This record gives sequence, C-alpha cells and structure tokens, in this order.
Amino acid sequence: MKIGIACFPTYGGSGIIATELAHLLAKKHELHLVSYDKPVRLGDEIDFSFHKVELLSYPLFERVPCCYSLALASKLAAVMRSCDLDIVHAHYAVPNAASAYLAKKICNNSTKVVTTLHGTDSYLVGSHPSYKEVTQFSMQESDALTTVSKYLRARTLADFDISREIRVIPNFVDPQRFRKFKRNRAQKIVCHSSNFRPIKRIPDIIKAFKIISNEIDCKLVLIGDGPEHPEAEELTRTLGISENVEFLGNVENVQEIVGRADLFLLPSEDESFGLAALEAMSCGVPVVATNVGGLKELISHGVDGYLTEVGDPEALANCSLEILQNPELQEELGSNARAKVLKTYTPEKIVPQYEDLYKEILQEK
Ligand code: GMT
Repeated sequence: MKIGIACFPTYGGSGIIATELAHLLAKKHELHLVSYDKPVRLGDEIDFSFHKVELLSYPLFERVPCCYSLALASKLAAVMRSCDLDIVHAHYAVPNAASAYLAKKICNNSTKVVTTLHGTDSYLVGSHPSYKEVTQFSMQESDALTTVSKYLRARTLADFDISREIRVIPNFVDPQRFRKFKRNRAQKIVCHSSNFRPIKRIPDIIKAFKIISNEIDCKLVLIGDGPEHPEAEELTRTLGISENVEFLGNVENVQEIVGRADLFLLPSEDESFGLAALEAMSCGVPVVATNVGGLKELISHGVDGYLTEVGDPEALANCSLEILQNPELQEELGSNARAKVLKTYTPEKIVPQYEDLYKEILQEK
C-alpha cells in the first residue's frame, strides 16, 4: 500500500504514535509523512519520505494560524497525486482531517482518508464552537474514523452529531525501547512526563511528593515542558522541596529516565488514553494515575497500578508510599504492568489493526 500520514511534530502523544506508526508501516509499505516540521521521535535514519509543509510568511497572516490547514491540504494534495496514495491517515482531527478531506476533493481521486482522534482534538479543541462544524464534518466524511480508547469513542459520539462506525484502536509502545534500565542509587525515584498543561495537574504531583518526601528519601524527576512549568518550580520552592525535584525539560531519551524510576505519577484531570502511563508500564514501573477516561481502561487498580480521584494529592501520596515502602508490591505491580503491555499494547498487536482497517476501506466501493 501507499500510505500518507499527517500529524503534529511536537512533543505529544498523537505525534509520537503517528511517527512510530510511520516507522513500522514503512517496513512493509510505501510511506510518506507530512508535517510542518520533523517530528520529535523521527530520528536520523528513516526509510520513508518526509514532506515538509511550508508556510508563507505574510503580514496579514500573523494572527491567522488557520492558514496551516490550507498549506497542509495543498501539500497533501500534491503528495496524493504525485505518489498515487491509497490512504491518507490524519492523526489529530484539527486541522489534519479537514485538510485531508480537502486534498481528496482537490485531487478527485480514490485515496481513502482515515482519521484517528487522540483526545483533545475531539473533546476540547474540536468541540469549541469555532471548530466544531468543520471537525464534525470531517469526522463524518472520513472513510474510517478511529479513537484510541472506548472512552474517547463514547465521548465523541455524545459530543458530535455523527452517525457512523468508530473503531477503537488503542495506542502501542515498543517494549524493547521502553524497558527497565539499570541504576545504582538507593534513593527512590518518582517520575512524571507531560506537556505541563493545566489538565495534567502538575501541582498535585508536587504536593503529593512533599508528603512522600517527608516519609522516605526520594527524588522527583519531571520530564517535559509547557505553560505550567514556572508555577510548578515556584511551588517546589514554596514547599521547600526544590532540592529534591529535577525539571529536565524535553528530552530525547525518555525511556532511560522512566526506565530507572520506581514510580510514575499521572494525576490528569482527563486523558483519552495516557500514552505516558503506557510507556512507564512497559518499563515495569508502577503507575499511580487518576480514575478518568482512558486511564481506567489501561490500568487495573491494585493489579498493575493504582487509580485515585482527581484533585486528591493526599490519596496520590498514600498510594505512592504504599508502593515505595513495599518493594514486593512495587515489583508485583510493575511486572503485571509489563505483562499487560506485552499481551495487548505492542506494535505487533496494534499495527495490524490499522493495516486491516486500510485494507477494508480500500475494498469498499
Ligand atoms: O495529552 C496531551 O496533552 C497531548 C495529546 C496529544 O494530542 O498529543 O495527547 C492525547 O493523545 C495521546 C495519544 O493518543 C493520549 O495518550 C493522551 O491521553 C491524549 N491527551 C488527552 O486526552 C488530554
């Protein structure tokens, strides 16, 4: 098959999944990745084509970021035509699905459009009145629509006036890359990784860590960057724990940091899937997360991690202490988490689900 993938190149689950999918599909298919920059997990060696969307810099456009959707549609149309694509797979509906639809109309050819919703493209950005009509239309008009969890499918059907099949294809992780890494220190390491947006509730992590560090010798390692970063650093100073908290920013070797941790915290207000939790589970690191969205499908409370209510740093700390003070429990939860990943969330299990979907829609008249 000849497949085009459109995605965001930035740090964030949708771009990561799209890039990993491109790497894996390229082993068997002709693959073209389209974005405005090289995605963070692209790496130096790729066995597929990268097509950069060039943006025109023009004074009138300064406050009109939507021009990206037009540039993307033009680039997708060009690639669709010149490479004779069978499939264009849009990861993140806004604006990728609309641009893919437009490209298909421009080319008037038989290319099929698959849209994968990742979460905020459906329930936050996509349902905003400024974007809803177009998002809804492009969801309805895609030849196939997928979500990364059952939760996101239900929420999409509730929030949008669409009548069509939505297939759930969960995210995946490479268990060879995300595994345990050796370490020498006795000090416990608590870890978190995100884009530091309010929905991730970073202050809850820091407040919980204050309670944890009153009881045991430990360090908090925070991976990623975003709008909440300055306040988070300020809070560590206010609570007098800044010496034990490391802000790493965006890093390339996430797996080597998460793979050396004892515990991973993800107390988000909402999460359509929780790829960061899946990566930690793959490393055999127990996750304490919130009882919301796709995290409820991913983590079995008390079996391979713990789930707490949103906005409860004390509960977060209590669950964390229970794990950190009980090495056998930590080991058991971690190995159950790794076993779940190997059973359900490897590329071998998930990528064929996308390939089957492509084949099905290509056979449809
Ligand atoms: O969580 C983010 O802020 C990034 C966002 C994205 O679009 O990259 O993540 C969403 O997609 C990920 C990959 O499918 C999911 O694992 C995240 O749960 C989802 N984020 C939210 O629903 C808040």
